[in-house]
Amino acid sequence: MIKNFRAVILGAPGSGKGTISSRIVRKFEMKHISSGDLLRHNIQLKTPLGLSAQHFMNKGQLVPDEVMIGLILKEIDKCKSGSWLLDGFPRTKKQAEILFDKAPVDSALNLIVPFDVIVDRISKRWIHLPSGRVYNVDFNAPKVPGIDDVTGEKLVQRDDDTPTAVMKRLDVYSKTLGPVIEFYKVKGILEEFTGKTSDEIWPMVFKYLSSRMTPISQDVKI
Ligand code: G5P
Ligand code: MG
Repeated sequence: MIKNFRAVILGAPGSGKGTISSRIVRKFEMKHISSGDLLRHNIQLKTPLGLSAQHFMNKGQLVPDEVMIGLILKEIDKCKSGSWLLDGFPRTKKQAEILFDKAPVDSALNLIVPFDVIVDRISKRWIHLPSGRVYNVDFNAPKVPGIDDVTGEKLVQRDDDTPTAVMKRLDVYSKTLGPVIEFYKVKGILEEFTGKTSDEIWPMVFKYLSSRMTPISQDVKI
């Protein structure tokens, strides 16, 4: 068993990275660091980083490597001792290489979900912006429509979940993630999980992670 387990979770937009990550951190002592949530937090606070990132995100493009690398390494520095799970980073080979130099990764979890399933899901996504909690009107609807279960605050739809931005994000993903997957494959730490639903994928992820880390509870249910 590895004491400080460091993992990245990869997959297309809408493949369920956020959904599976939130299940992982409920079952394993890991800090969830989501690049998209960090960016949206900066946009909400209107920081210079947020304002420049917003321009790329709303068009479905990647935020420049230098910006992302600085942002993520700062977060990793905050939890030097301990396990973490990076969601949405790396997205380019350069990001993967620099991350590996600074903080070697133990596992890269790649979620493989068909694109037609993804497009339908994203149109029904609602999020709680401050926490990054994700809902879907078909899959995990909030108890009260439009309201976060935990805080009672309003849910919103993401600015980059418009049909045009989603198609662009899927296109960018297809063109850029191959070298990242290859990078982890060559390192011998790539683990792939294929399915049409997060409920299908989650037990496989749980089983794999349980072989590397001790779970908080052995029960796969969340
Ligand atoms: P993000 O925020 O990282 P994406 O595009 O990678 O965004 P996204 O959209 O957040 O990924 P996800 O986390 O993989 O998707 O998926 P999710 O939110 O868990 O699930 C999607 C929806 O499906 C939800 O409504 C969920 O409830 C539902 N769902 C889950 N499972 C099921 C199921 O089994 N069935 C059904 N019916 N529904 C389900 O990045 C955003 C932008 O930030 C920038 C880029 O501009 C990017 O486009 N960015 C970066 N740029 C450069 N480098 C980086 N490293 C960057 N990171 C972010
Ligand atoms: Mg996400």
